[in-house]
Amino acid sequence: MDWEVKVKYLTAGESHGKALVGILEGLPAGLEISKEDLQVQLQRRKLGYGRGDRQKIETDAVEILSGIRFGKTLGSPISLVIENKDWAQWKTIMSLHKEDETSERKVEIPRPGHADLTGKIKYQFEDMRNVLERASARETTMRVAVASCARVFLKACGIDIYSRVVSIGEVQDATQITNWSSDLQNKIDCSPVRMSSTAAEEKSISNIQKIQDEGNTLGGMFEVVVTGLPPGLGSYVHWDRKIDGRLSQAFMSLNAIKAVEIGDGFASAYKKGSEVHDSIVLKNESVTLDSNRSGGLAAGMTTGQNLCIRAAMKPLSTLKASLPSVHLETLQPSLAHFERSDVCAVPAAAVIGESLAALVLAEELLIKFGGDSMAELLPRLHSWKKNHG
Ligand code: EPS
Repeated sequence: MDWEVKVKYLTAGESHGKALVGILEGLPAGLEISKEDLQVQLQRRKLGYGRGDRQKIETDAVEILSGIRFGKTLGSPISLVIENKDWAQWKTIMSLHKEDETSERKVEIPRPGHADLTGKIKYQFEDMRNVLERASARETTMRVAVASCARVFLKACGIDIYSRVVSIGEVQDATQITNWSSDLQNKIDCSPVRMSSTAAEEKSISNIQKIQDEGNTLGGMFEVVVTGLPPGLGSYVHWDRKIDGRLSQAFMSLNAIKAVEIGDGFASAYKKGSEVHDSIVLKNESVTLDSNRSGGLAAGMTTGQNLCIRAAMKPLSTLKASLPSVHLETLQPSLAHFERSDVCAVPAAAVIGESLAALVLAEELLIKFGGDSMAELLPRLHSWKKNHG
């Protein structure tokens, strides 16, 4: 690889372990960040109709351990920790010590669709709790915390990230939104399912309630939109520099995501070329595109238009009305293990999607404009935007 990766992060922590830990490397020095910037996003991730009781237990209060001094980044790794409040109930079961080994809450019947079975085979575990604890979407709490720092960086560069839920189960919110703003985002965030249409919201809520009563789960689709991007981030010259590939990988790494589309995505496969491509036109003496069917990306580069990504989330694989499985010790057909979970987590996934986009885009911005400090980077970005924006 002939280009240096600039932004790296690592998370650690089990769902019911003591804490979640994260390290983010690569943000320039001199960026103003407060704990509140992180807390706001963590709070948004906790919400949504259909979430389980875990969210009532956790505060997701983040502590910043390094990388920031007097409210500004130092250019050194930012390290974060979030305590799992639920750990108090799991101290023995999740103990680090050999002498505490117990078969209490041992998981022996894998859940169809979850990491349980394949994770057990891969790591040769007897107790599938060893898989479940790390495969849990609890990990995304720390991803959101880490990404909140990247978001602050993007914001300082004039880039904003928004999201909404566009479908839950069969209910679709067909509203078209082209004028994203923080006011609109706040309004959407006030919806318990983070939808824009009140009719779709009401139907979704009653559906989730019905599905919950049946002991089942529901998935859906969310949309992430990024505004203020300069053209020319990413590249077409190598497969691993194409920004659409990098964003798709990031989105597909989110628990339960089964498909990602950019712009018109899947629908474009059913259309003619003339119905898919954005015409190049002259407007106020500058060359521009007259539509944004491409979702803000062309050949792995940003076009300067809004970036639009949608992701499909499958229904969560922990069902109260358990699915058929096999008890791995007795080899008897049995109903899958059930453990507290969410009925629908699409509203939370949308916030996590924003975060994943932030991490990729922060890196792309640094690859293009470079610099160890904000003071070095911002003039380069502004001059590029002035000439090409
Ligand atoms: C989650 C925490 C988990 C789950 C959920 C998301 O906590 P617990 O297992 O204690 O209830 O509620 O995880 C999943 C849906 C999953 O499939 O792992 C969270 O904080 O987001």
